[in-house]
This record gives sequence, structure tokens and C-alpha cells, in this order.
Amino acid sequence: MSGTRRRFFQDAAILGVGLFGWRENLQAQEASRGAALDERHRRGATAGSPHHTRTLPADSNVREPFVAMSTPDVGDMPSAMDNGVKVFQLVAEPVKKKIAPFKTIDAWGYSGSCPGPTIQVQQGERVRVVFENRLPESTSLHWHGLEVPIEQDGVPFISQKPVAPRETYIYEFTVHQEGTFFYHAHSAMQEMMGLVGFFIAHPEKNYKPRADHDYGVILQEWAVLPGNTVPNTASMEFNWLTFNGVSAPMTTPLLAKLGSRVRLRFLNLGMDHHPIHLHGNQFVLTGTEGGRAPESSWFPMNTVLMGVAQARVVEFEAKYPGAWMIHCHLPHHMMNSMMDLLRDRQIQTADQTEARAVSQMQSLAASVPFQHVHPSPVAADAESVPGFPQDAFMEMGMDEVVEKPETYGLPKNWSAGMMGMMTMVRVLPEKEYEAILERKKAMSASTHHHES
Ligand SMILES: [Cu+2]
Repeated sequence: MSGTRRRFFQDAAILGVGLFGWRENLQAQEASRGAALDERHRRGATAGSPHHTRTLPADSNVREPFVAMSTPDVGDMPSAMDNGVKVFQLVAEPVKKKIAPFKTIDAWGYSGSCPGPTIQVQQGERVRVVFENRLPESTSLHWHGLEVPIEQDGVPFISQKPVAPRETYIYEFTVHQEGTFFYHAHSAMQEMMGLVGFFIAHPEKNYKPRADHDYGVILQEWAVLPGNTVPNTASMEFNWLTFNGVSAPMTTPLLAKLGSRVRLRFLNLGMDHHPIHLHGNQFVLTGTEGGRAPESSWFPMNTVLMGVAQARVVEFEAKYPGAWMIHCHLPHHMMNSMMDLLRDRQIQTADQTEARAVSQMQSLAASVPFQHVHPSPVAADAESVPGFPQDAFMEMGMDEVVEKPETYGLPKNWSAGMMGMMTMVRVLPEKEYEAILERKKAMSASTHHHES
């Protein structure tokens, strides 16, 4: 659309025109440009396909039903259809985020969630995001990996004027791609405050082989100085590591039925790369932030290096029953440096004694009911060994604090083995799998708790 029309459209949106108002605008907009830009984008992806002449996604009957991705501990952004357009209302705002049972931070997120709720659409759909800025400063939304017209790219000063506090801005485009994309603020410090979320474009025709379970995990890291709740976005030292906004053992285990095919999608938007490792299974890399990879390129692996700004999709057959860990393998990301909780020292062990360690854990335990006793045995002469304790002093059993249907049936003190950037996939025989689903249903019925 022309710059004049775009400005008119944006100004109209800012003035708060209702649904009818934007529809009229959009119709005018469609008529004026004949959807030429979007058609060009669509053709790019579907050249040679019999469907490329389609102009309205709503008329499409080529889309197969898909298995929606689940984003544990985050959930989905609801949508509504408006005249064939899938509409999402997204609000950028400050969010109090409990990242561990004993740590709540002042993050920024979208629509009450950090990371932001997952947007799920299907290839070919037209999408409108009504974006409201309730942050104290200007921002914008960038569609990472999506091939959208330049005026939808969400870069302040380059492709649009910044969205000022209290303003509403409307993004609208047709999604001609399939894959794992994300949305985020296009501002370095805002990204490190948590402003990111998944944007999943399911393919028109299901991927082959079809996955029975599809899970999304967002990798983030936080620098929260002692006694502080606000992430230090200028820091290069990160002391809290999260999957979907929470540290283990708060991460909700992923459930998979024995014999099913599982798809895991990871997204990294931080300052570090993370080697994500799956125990006891081999997976294949089936996609990146650019979309599905051809099957001829798949090879077995069990650790996928998550570079910054990348998405990686892996799949495996859940052949082996068990609680299989999924975690970043950087040693310091398999824990949180709890210097802000321990206060009197940073994590180091040279002058550590068990008595001191236990006393520190005692004082920490006063603020949250976890068990600080060592779940694993220590040697009788442990104190005489230089370097003791290492892991023993960090063992924090808090099974009850983090209990939820998905943790049902795990061995006692399981939570003492879970720290930092960790979760697990629980491969369960059908009966046990169904029993946990029943518990989930009962729980959501009794609490109306929003779960994906
Ligand atoms: Cu890591």
C-alpha cells in the first residue's frame, strides 16, 4: 500500500476505530493494491502448486487438520476470525514472572505472559495482529523468519515508526511459509527483558512422518543482581536459565505416549548458544528457523546446538519408557547461580564446608519449603577432601512445591536432580499416560487454570 494510505491506516488505528473501521480500511487497502505484494510473496512459496491462484485463505480447502504445538508453562494466544482473517490481540506489558519457586522477577512480556503466548496459524492464512503497547517506552513487533512485506517487518525507524506507549498498531500479512518462527521486539535490551514468543505456521499438508506430540520450548537467560528483581540487560553474566520462562524443577515435564512420534521445537533468543541434549534417544533435525528440512538431510544426533536467533526442530520415536532429560549441557546452565539468594558469597567451593553449605541452604529453605538435606549420601570423611562439597550442597528436593499432574509418579526427590535449563520428556505406557491426562483434566476443571 502507499505510504499515505499506510499512515492513514495506522493513524486510524491509533484513534481507536473499531472492528468495522479496520475492515473498511482493509477492504480499501485490498482494492487499491490488488493484494499485489502479498500475491508476490505467496507465489514465491507455492510456484508450481495448483493452489497458487488462491486469493483468500478462507476459501481454501487444501489444509489438513494439524496437531497443534503445545508450549508448556506458556500457552497459546487466542484468536478470532474476522472475514477470513485470523486476528490476534497482543499486548506488550510488564509481567511479574515467577521463574523459580523462590524467585520472581520483573520481566516484560506479551499479554500477561513471559515469554509471550504462542501464535499458531496455518500456511496460507491471512493474519492480523492488533498490537497494543503498554510498556513505558516505544517498541514494535518483528516477525522473525517470516517473509512479510517490508512495512510489516517491525523495525523501528526503518520499516515503521516506533509504537509509542498506549498506542495500537496493526500488523497484517499472509503466511505463505510453514515452520517455526518467532515474534520479538526489535530492540536489544527489550529482547533481554523477555519480549519474545513463538509464531508457528503449520503446513497446509501435514509433515511426513506425522508427529503425535509437538512441543515448543523457548530458551532464555537472565542476569538478576543480588537483591534485585529487574533483569540487568547490560550484563554478560547470566545467573538464571529458563525453559519457557521457568527454571527446573518448575519446568512442566513433556508427556509422550510410548510408541508415539515426538516433535520438539526449540527457540533461542539470548546472549549464549545452548547445546540441548536429550537422554536415552536419538533424534533427527527436521527443521530450522527457515522451515522443514528435506528428509534426505536428516541424520541421527542427540544434542542440537541452539545458536542465538535460531529455531531447531527435532523428532524422535518414543520407543523407551522413562523420564528422559532434555537440558542445556553447558555445566553452568544445568544450575542457576544463586548468588542473589546466598548473598554472602558467589558460587565457589574453595572455602566451603558442609556446615556452611547446610546453613546457607537452611536460610534459603526458610523462604520456601524445600528439603535441604542431601538426598544423596556423602562420605564419612567428606570434610577432609579438598573441594567438598560440589554438587552435594546444591541438592534441593522440592517435589511438593512443584507438584503438578505431569510430575505424578516420578521417583521421590526427583526435583533434586533438576536445575536451570532443564526439563524432561516422560515416555509413558498408554495406561500411565492416560492416568496423567485424567489428572490434568480434573485439575483444570477444579482450578480453571489456563494450560496449553
Ligand atoms: Cu546453555
